[in-house]
Amino acid sequence: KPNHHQHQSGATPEQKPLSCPSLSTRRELYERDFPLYKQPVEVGCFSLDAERRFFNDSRQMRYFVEPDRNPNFDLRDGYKGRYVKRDDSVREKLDHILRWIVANRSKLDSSATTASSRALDVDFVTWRGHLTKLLTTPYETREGWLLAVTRFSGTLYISEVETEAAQRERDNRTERHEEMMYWGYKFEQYTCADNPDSLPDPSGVVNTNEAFCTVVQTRLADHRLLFSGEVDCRDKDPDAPAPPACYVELKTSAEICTPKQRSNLHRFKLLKWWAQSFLPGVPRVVAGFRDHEGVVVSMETFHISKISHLIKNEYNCWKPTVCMNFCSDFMSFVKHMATEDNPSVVYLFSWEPRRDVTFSIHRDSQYSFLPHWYVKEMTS
Ligand code: 0WD
Ligand code: CA
Repeated sequence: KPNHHQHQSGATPEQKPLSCPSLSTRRELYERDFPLYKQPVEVGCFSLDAERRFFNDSRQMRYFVEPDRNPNFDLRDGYKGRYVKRDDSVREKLDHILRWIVANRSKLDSSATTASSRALDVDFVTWRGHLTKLLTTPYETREGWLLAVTRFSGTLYISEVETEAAQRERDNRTERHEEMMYWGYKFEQYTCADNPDSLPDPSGVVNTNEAFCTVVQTRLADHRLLFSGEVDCRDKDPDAPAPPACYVELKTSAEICTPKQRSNLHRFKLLKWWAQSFLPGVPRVVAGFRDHEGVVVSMETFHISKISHLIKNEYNCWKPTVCMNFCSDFMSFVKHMATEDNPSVVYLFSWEPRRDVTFSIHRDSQYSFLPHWYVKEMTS
């Protein structure tokens, strides 16, 4: 049972009479039993093509081809000349997920929902990436977040708003950083094939508009969730388990040369990798370790179910139960605070490291994110 749902932080009421309810992110408050997290079930998928057009199918699915233990992938190849970069100034908000929902309404109607009821049978709709940020919040010391929440027909929609700091970082990326962002996508091209029986083609163009996304349903404590996440590839064996258990997440990371570097991987990177893949039930992360010149020199597979054991030897390390309990309590907090059911009202939850989560309310503002076509479709 969540014991720290929400609390008034800081000064006493006499000193600060108008303080808004807030939620603490202190780790100690979330060290209790692991909450119920139901096995995520894939309820559908969609694809975004080279022009970022939506398709209600798996045409962008790719197949994992296990590389050599010591490959020599040059991640810099093609950066100049064979790279089509997605325009990351376009704010897509939840639009692709909402299109998927409109196209798949019937799949989501449960036995409890009658034909006359138009309501979705879930409490929260969001991107997996937003949930990853929530899971890692108690351990995050650098980057805050802004999450816009709208209650519409009983369902809470969560869509991220870029912070000023994040926008500044995006505007001031160095050429080196821009190139390193390409490396992750180039690694996918070296390890993924377009068909179960073909081979990767590193001579092609890397186009980051293309994506294959899974849509999963699950439950965290008493919160019913529907979210989507981008999936890099799947096991090419046709006898592999059904999705999401056949999916593989690909990562690149700096080569590990010292025990200190290994410890840092465990303490910081594995937290993000674990949170991202645990949420949709993706069982393994395949990492390519690269040198400073962007050449992948070794490979390692991390099984998500083994990561919690792997980190237990680290001093003062992160705990999965803290991540999940914080996320669950945040969702309870949102349910209690975002009470007005109105597609043009946004409850803006904000958090900065070393602070509590707070929120503000905005009507018909720049923050509104549910498109008219969606509201119309779901109310007609
Ligand atoms: O508009 C926004 N604020 C965001 C949009 C933030 C995060 C994601 N997105 C959208 C994009 O449409 C993207 O296709 O969500 C999709 C991916 O969603 P997700 O799976 O929930 O996001 P996340 O788990 O953060 O990232 C998964 C992968 C990344 O792989 P790595 O291995 O680097 O974690 O999606 C890619 C990236 O390959 N990715 C993005 N692709 C396009 N736009 C974005 C982004 N903003 N962020 C991550
Ligand atoms: Ca990846």
